[in-house]
Amino acid sequence: MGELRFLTAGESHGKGLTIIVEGMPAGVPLTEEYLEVDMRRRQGGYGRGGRQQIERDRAEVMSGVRRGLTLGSPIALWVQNRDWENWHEVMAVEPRDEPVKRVTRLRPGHADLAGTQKYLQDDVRQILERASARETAARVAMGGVARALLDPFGIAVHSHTVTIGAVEAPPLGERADWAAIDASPVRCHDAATAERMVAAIDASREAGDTIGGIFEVIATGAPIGLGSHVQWDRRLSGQLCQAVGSIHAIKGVEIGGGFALAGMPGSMVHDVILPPDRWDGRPWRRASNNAGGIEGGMTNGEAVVVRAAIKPIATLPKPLPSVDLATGEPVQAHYERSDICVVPAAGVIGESMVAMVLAAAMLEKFGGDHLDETMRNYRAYLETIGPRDVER
Ligand code: EPS
Repeated sequence: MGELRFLTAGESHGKGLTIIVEGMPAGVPLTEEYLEVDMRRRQGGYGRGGRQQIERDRAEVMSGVRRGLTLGSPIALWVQNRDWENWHEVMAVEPRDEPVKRVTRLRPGHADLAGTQKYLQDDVRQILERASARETAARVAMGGVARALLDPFGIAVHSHTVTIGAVEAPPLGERADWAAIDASPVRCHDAATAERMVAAIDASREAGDTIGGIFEVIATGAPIGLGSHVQWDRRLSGQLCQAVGSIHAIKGVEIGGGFALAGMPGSMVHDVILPPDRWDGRPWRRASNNAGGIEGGMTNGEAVVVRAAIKPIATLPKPLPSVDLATGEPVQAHYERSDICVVPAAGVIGESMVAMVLAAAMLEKFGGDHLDETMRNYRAYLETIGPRDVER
């Protein structure tokens, strides 16, 4: 993936999360206040657990930005875990004489079993701390940086909740009210459906269970031709699936019409190219967007649409039967506290990953060590887009 990349570090109940974003050009407007918007959006959503009452996530910029503009140097971010206060003994960095209480009751669906086997651990906490979806706070901090690069090009990345459990929203339609979606407790565009989703989460909580769902990320304004058809790892479709599929608990990723397209005839799937007399100020237009804005591994100028299925949270209030890591005896799985539903938050995390892929693809295509250079190259490229033999 291009020249833009990021790494995160941090345990769920450690001191905090560190993020390094490398490859941003200089001259991109960026402030902590800007990053805070998405950090706050990720913390919301109906069905969250007790931890979000403790955390007030803020991404502090430690390097790479001066007086509101990026420097072109690595951008280091820091997100403090307020919960650290309650964990500094259990999670102490320095050695301690007194033994720590081990977690040994394996949770089905989490990294507990495979992680303890692979890393030769006898305490599940050695694994769960890093496997925790707390790490997604770091991804959203990173996503804000990627978004800051996309803004000057008019590329906007939004998301909404499509399903929670068996409750499904009606189609979104052409003109989404993103502010209203963010104001919805489940980030659903349809108020009546949102009520039923809330009820489904309540029912899940009462049953001591958890509930999953599907979110959809929609990115508008990406120019035609990001990514490439020429090599497997340069295909934007693959990069989007990897990026979104790497989010905790994601079990499926679709682009555009996704799995539903497999059952339809080709004549109903492919997005008709409209002739020039139907232009709308844009050089190319399509009659539909089943492709989700990607053809041949490249953006085609339509909205990029990525949908993902997130399984129900693995930490169940009413735990499943399991086995003790130490003794091999049957036990109930471990439970401290958990979210009941994280689908609304997962959409925000999905936005961050899609923003990262698009920002990297923009820099791969247009380069630039300063935003002005990237912009010049972008504008020059746009001049070349359109029917080949027509004067522009
Ligand atoms: C998570 C377990 C919970 C969630 C956490 C992800 O943490 P805790 O055990 O501290 O209650 O709250 O998510 C976050 C901390 C967050 O900020 O999203 C897990 O096991 O994945």
